[in-house]
Amino acid sequence: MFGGRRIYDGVDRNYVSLNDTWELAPTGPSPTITQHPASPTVCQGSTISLRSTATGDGSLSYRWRKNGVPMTDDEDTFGTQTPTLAFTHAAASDAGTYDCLVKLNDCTQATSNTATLSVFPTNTADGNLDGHTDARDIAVFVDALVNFAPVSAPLCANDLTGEGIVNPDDIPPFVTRLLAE
Ligand SMILES: [Ca+2]
Ligand SMILES: [Ca+2]
Repeated sequence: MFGGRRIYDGVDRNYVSLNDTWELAPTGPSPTITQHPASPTVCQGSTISLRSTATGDGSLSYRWRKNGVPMTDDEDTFGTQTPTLAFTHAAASDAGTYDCLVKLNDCTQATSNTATLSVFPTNTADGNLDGHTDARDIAVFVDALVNFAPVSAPLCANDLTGEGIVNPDDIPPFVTRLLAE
């Protein structure tokens, strides 16, 4: 790996200089991505995870990237260097595109498909998204309560207790909000 050929003084000779830097080119098979992350849509405050797995003959390492930038764990984000990236309380700032870079034997690499995480705001009680909480929001609230699916901006607006779902616990705060407007 060290050395090279260069025409020098008109002669083709083996040549190496102390000033040269040399890099070992990746060789061997790349890891194979066996599971790509899904693109989840969640309410703010939800617990959510993205998963990507790979196989390869040797040691695999994982590194999740957000919007192309390598991630590190923080108080609400775990597993940035494992197959499962988890958010304990999804925040609006977590919305973005994610992929997982997998390296085999710290040499060859493969990248998962890009996943998109969408996070809708909660606790507005403005289910019809017109900027006000009033009687026109009651129907959307009831629908969110009864059919908690699919996750959407109107549904998430009606989670008033901050755990990412709409359930009977959200009724009293909804009524309070309605009466206060
Ligand atoms: Ca409204
Ligand atoms: Ca709730």
